[in-house]
Amino acid sequence: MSNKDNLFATPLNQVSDFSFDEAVADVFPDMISRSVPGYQTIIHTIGQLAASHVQPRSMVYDLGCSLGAASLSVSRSCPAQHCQIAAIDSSPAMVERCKRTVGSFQLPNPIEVSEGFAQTVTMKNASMVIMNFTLQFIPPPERAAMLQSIYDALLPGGIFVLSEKIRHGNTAGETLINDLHLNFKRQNGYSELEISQKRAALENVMLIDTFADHDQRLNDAGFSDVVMWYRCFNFMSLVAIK
Ligand code: GEK
Repeated sequence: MSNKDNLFATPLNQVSDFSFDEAVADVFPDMISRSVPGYQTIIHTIGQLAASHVQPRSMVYDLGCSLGAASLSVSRSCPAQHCQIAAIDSSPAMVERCKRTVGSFQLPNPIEVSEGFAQTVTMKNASMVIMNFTLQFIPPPERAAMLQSIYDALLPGGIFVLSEKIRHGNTAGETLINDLHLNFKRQNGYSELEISQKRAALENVMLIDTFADHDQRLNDAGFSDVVMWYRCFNFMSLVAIK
């Protein structure tokens, strides 16, 4: 069982920028499932996409793996000894816990967990690359090069799964979609104080794009087809096919 996220439940004198530290890693499963609509569906579907698209003797990269949920889903969904999974995260607290979790299971396909920045990982022979809510934390000027390195590392027919929170782009629609998400958080037990302090903490750290921005950037990197397979409120998941 995951610890309950109450990191923003008491008034803070000053809200610091959000960071994936020990305190966040300790409550992460609870935090993400109460904040991201459909998180479990997305993790499950990443496994289904792996079963249909991961090629024998190829690599799968999970960039910004946190505690390894997507990597575990891939490992368990592919035939035994089918692929190798590299799970990478820049947060030492996440990596330490992810290694412990992954090491506690007998897995059909190995997962190697390492600490590093997604932007500097050397990737090759990949049939699947996953960024499940990670690109939004990468500095915007570095995003195009990140996608280019993913495209270049993918084998023909390989897929890139990109999940992100998105902006709508105009004010009326933005308010509507944000309100639906705020209600989702309230219904999951977050107070107004928690919601507003977390929003302040993420303001300079999580910089989100519109669907059109993502689509354009993926096309510019060379992806021939971009499929939005999931959307709920301001959260979406895409599969870009090489
Ligand atoms: C999941 N994918 O459960 N390089 C590598 N990792 C990074 C970087 C970077 N430059 N910047 C941030 N991170 C996971 C959930 S969480 C999403 C991903 C969220 C890491 C960061 O340390 C954190 O673990 C993760 O990206 C984002 O399927 O919390 O909204």
